[in-house]
Amino acid sequence: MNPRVLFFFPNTSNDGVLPLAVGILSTIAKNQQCDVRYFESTFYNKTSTATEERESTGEFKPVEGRNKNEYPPLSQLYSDLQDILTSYQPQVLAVHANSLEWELFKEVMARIVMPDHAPLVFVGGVHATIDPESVMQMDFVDVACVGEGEGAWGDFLRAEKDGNDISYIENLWVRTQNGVRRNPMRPLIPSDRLWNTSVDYSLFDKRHMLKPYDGEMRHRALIEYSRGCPYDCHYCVNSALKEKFQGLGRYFRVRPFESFQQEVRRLVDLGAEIFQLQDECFFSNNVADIQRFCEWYRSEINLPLLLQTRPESVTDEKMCLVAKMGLPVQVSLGVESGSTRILRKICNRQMSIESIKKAFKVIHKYGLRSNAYCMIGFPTETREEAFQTINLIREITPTIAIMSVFYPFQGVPLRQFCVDQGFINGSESARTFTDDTILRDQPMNPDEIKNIRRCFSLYTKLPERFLPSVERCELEFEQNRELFAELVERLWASEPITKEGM
Ligand code: B12
Ligand code: SF4
Repeated sequence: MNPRVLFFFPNTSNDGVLPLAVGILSTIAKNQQCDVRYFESTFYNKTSTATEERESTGEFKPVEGRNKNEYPPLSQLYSDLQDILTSYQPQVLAVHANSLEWELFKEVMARIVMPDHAPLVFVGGVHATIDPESVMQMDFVDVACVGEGEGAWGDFLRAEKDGNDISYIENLWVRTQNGVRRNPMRPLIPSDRLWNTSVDYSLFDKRHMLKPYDGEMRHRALIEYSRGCPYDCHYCVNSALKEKFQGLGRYFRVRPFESFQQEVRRLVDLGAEIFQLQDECFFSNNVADIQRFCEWYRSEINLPLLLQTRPESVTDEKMCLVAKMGLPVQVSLGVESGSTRILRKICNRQMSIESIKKAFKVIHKYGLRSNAYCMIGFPTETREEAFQTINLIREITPTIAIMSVFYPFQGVPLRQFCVDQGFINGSESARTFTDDTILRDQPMNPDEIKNIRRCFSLYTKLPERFLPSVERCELEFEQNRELFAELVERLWASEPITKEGM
């Protein structure tokens, strides 16, 4: 019998997301005549999420028209999931979870009671790939997918349908009567086949596409031009994934252009108003490919575009091609730190501060918007180094800048460093990038890190004469809440900031 599948995405944010994995796996299930439904936690009101926190600090422009307050409380999620498990009676509960979502999923499972005919619980995503041991430690998990799911999910559904043994399927860790069977991983799917499974968009309504952009909710389509990243930053999960996939084929794969074009057209038909290429380093592509992309995108699509890349990949030639499209384009860059020591020794980002400055100059020279991602709370980081980051951002004047608190996800090289140095014990739960640091015994204490992060936008965007006021907000936040709110409001006020001091 074809199993009934309930996909579950325990999203921890209140913003619509369209997880590609669910769209892909749903197509595979439907191709095998499975009945499919989708349940998720997005549209339940989580009290404080990273987006709201960033709006309160001035990093993001507050959004009009987001109806989070109309969402039911998170507590209702438990009863709604319970109801759907009882009424739909899925044979498989297929969970898509990265590390934060895994934490929420565990909370959910502690609060629901499985119906008599309990579904098989199958977990996949970055967390299960990096840390399958911890996933299988949870008794409620029957199967974990380690690595790419396309082949394993297809094999699993076929075996379930035919009543065959699932415990020998490559990429799957399966709970059996004799313990957990840890099967080997299959080779990575080569680029000429990786994008062959079309995404099932029918599971997602308009709310999944609406993302805050410049203070408004806009229909933003995310699309892959490539998958994987060629670099090895020591705080980044891509380093861990690369290690995991070693010897299994190419991790960084570029999509065949025709497949990319087709998908963009599909997304336009679905109402996309803005495109975001989800690739980590778009300008790693060669000039000829970027030229082909720009010419086609300008002539046929003509919608605002968001790109991400590394500072050293920004060149005059590439930015000029992008600018020639004459469209609103935003280029996001990982700056991470203004300290050479942190960049090179801690993050393994072998770039110079000068190359970061140059990248922003070039982007701005061509009239493109820029976005700088920074972090604070790296292991061993000092206050002086954090202020080197702030001063660098003041100098390069990005259109948007956000600061996250370093969190050592499972598998990243800096996690082991933190364990070895006694900064963490290794059993801490995943946290969002706006939560307190989990590192102990650092030159900056957790409150100092939180307070600097909270004032990051004020420190980086306000004219110099305001800085003593910002420092008051940083050092004595409780006594200066009103001043802080007033300064944040000024960041987005339409009139220029004129008042002397405060
Ligand atoms: C696109 C993207 C986003 C998008 C969309 C996210 C989404 N949920 O779809 C946006 C910009 C919104 C985003 C936001 C965030 N992201 Co993000 N994101 C990515 C990125 C670049 C690609 C993800 C993707 O679409 N991959 C392609 C799909 C097809 O692959 P996949 O999800 O891994 O699924 C495959 C397998 O894992 C498996 N699989 C997955 N689920 C299941 C389920 C079953 C049942 C089975 C059988 C198999 C299976 O099969 C799939 C097909 O092969 C990854 C980088 C990466 N290398 O993964 C980071 C990444 C996933 N993001 C990350 C983070 C931290 C975040 C944020 C928390 C950042 C922030 N501070 O806000 C938020 C969380 C937002 C949210 N609510 O989900 C981290 C996660 C780290 C971790 N250990 O959890 C990653 C790994 C980045 C990194 N290098 O550190 N992100
Ligand atoms: S931080 Fe960016 S450049 Fe570095 S490995 Fe991760 S995705 Fe690649």
